[in-house]
Amino acid sequence: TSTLRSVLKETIPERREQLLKLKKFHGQVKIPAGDITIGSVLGGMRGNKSIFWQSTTLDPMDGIKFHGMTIKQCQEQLPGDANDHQFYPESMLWLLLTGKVPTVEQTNELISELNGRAENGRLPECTEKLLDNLPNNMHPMTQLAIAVASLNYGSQFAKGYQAGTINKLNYWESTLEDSLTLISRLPALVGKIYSKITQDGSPLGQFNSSKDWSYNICSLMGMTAGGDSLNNNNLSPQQSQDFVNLMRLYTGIHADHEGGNVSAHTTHLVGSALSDPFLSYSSGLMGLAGPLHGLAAQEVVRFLVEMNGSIKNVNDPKQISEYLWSLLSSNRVIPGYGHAVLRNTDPRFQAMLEFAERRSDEFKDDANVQLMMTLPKVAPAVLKEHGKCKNPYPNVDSASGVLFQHYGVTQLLFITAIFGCSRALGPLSQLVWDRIYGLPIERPKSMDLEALQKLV
Ligand code: FAM
Repeated sequence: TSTLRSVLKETIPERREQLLKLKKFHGQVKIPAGDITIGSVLGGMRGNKSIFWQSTTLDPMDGIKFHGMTIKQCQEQLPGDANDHQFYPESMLWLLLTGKVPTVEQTNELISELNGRAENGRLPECTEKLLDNLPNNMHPMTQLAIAVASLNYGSQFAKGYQAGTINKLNYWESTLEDSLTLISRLPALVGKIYSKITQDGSPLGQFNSSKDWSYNICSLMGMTAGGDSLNNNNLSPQQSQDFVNLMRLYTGIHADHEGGNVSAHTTHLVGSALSDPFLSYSSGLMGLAGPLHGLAAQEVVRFLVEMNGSIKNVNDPKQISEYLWSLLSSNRVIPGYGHAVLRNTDPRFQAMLEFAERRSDEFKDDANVQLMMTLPKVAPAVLKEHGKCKNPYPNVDSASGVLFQHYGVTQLLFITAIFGCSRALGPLSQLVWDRIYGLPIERPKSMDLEALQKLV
């Protein structure tokens, strides 16, 4: 990472000085809006601006921006697969870490760096054994969180901290080392877990050191074409290429969603206790495993399959609308719709939809994908009339599951584990910056019912 480190080192002094000045001279300045109210203390802290997060911001109407860049701009400017306008997750990682668009050479350098750390897709012996000893049908997210936590056995940060050999100003360097190691291990981890839940844990594909991170996620899941796949995945060469690009798209756009979502905030919070990146991100994964967060993608597939089985004509808005009403009246949510911050269609959903629209021939006979594409024309009106949710539009999870399923990833439980690969990129980049800035341990004040009652 010589270039990555030197680019970071060039940026650090100025950034550190800016933060120090803010803290020292303007610490008393009030943040406009986001006042803390009884409603917010009891209501999941919505709107309270209280987390420092640099790499992404979430606008309620425009959605996610990566250092100010929209998904479209990332697709235009970040190096990747030119044939599909699809950037490599490594170029996204570079952007998240440095705030700058990498050159093709810098992206390739980061690809080599991660591949070098991946040890040809071999996991450390203790992690491999640990996974072998977990039941094959244990939820993939539980397996992933356990495996990621076990990687802390080799943490450079934890070792250096224990030995007292690292200066506080340099904590970020071993945090970066650990973060890159963690990210590089994820393809092998999810490949192994995918094999455990689909067969017996033996390798499904081979690591390819000349390819990018997303390709290797696909390859170790046995989903690529040619020599890298060890099982018969029934995909044509074009389909496996499309699957790799779907993975690049998915992992690129799920990388980060500012700091307040459960997985990002948990990583940041646990990291603030100076827990190493493996432990911090393992905690983030446990939050991602909740049905209101990352697990929603799995719920969406179940919901679309059920709806397909229940209604006669999936192109009839009336029948779809009736089905949605039956769901709502039994107090169930419409999965893949609504958001805590967004108040518009999620541009990440839009990007996945465009992926499907560009391949209309491929998807024309897939009833679940067709329903996913029709639903945004019906569900928002139903949710508006229902009148409860603040955002009646599709979120990212609406599309991803059925697209993965189309190519043969039929183990719905596994979809959140792919999310877990992607989400590592943002929160771990932020963790490096948390160490650069020397942010303190998080310790907000809690209040009991009596203290709140006294206020009114
Ligand atoms: N269907 C039915 N009701 C919904 C709804 C939906 N899709 N979304 C929100 N509501 C209800 C919600 O349950 C709440 O009802 P109560 O007052 O009875 O508790 C009311 O509308 C107000 O909720 P809100 O303020 O609009 O949303 P929240 O900020 O509380 O919650 C979500 C946000 C995402 C948890 C919520 O919209 C939801 O449950 N959506 C379905 C699950 C889902 O798609 N999650 C994925 C989110 C995704 F972006 C991610 O994190 N991966």
